[in-house]
Amino acid sequence: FLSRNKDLALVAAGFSGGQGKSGVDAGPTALIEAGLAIQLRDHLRYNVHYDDKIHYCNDIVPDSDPDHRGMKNPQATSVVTQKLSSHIFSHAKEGRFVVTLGGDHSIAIGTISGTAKATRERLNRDMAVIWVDAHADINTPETSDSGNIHGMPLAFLTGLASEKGGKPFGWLNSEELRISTTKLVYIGLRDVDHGEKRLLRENGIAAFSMHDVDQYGIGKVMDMALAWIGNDTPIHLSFDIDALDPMWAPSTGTAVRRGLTLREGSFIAECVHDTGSLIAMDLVEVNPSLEQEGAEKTVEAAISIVRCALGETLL
Ligand code: EXY
Ligand code: MN
Ligand code: MN
Ligand code: MN
Repeated sequence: FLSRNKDLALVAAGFSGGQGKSGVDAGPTALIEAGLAIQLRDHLRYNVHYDDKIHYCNDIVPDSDPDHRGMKNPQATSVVTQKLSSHIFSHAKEGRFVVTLGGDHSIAIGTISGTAKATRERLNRDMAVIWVDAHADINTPETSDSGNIHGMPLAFLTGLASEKGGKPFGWLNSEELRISTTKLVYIGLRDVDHGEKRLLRENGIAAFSMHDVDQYGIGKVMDMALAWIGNDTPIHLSFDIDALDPMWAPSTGTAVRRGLTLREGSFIAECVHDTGSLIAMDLVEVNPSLEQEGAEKTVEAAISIVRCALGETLL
């Protein structure tokens, strides 16, 4: 339904309030300055809609933003992700492929709710999410030790951490904005909190950890992940750069050793592209101000993941 679509919206979402380290707001600029938009136009021949603006920065932050259920910056994160959600929806409902550059991973609350709604309206289908990350990002406010919302997006998107209307994330109550736990697949996990392990188990969520990558190899893991999703299901890929080993992507806020190689990460992106069902992707958590000697390497890795997901071939 979209495999030959060449209309692409590029959205720069420099939000950092889902975690505590500054600098991840500069992730999109670093990727753009390294030539991402130009490469998508000139090498991969996309018709790129890009407004040349970094959106959703910390200018949105309200004067007072007290903790709520232990969450830090709840209002700011809610306002940013709600606006982002309608921005992404408006692109996706026109049938554009949407690439969102983060920013921290809390922005996925906005991107995924936006594409989920557009997919339902446009194709009358429920989409699947492939979440490539060292972390599961499915803490509820109650299971989270940190209170950082970038560790919680999937709890809100699946309804596991739902709130009543009027509360910061009450806007996510509408079913059309949500995804089902049965349509979520993880790849690359290696740092999952106790409460998160319980949520994965109790909800029967499909998860391929680094142990599985070692045991089966990335080829078999991708076969299994895509078989779980099934043919012809629209896919949103949410790629956290910390899924890669810090050897390839050191400049990120919550780096964890024993991760994917750059080749394995690229292979995941290539396989998802080859399904012909990819409708949107996020590339998040690039923080050029951390491990600065490695920033260029991290940016380069991020760009190659995006290029592979958009159809770059080796031959
Ligand atoms: N599980 C930890 C927490 O909830 O604070 C760490 C989360 C890191 C999230 C990064 C973006 O993937
Ligand atoms: Mn736009
Ligand atoms: Mn993440
Ligand atoms: Mn992560």
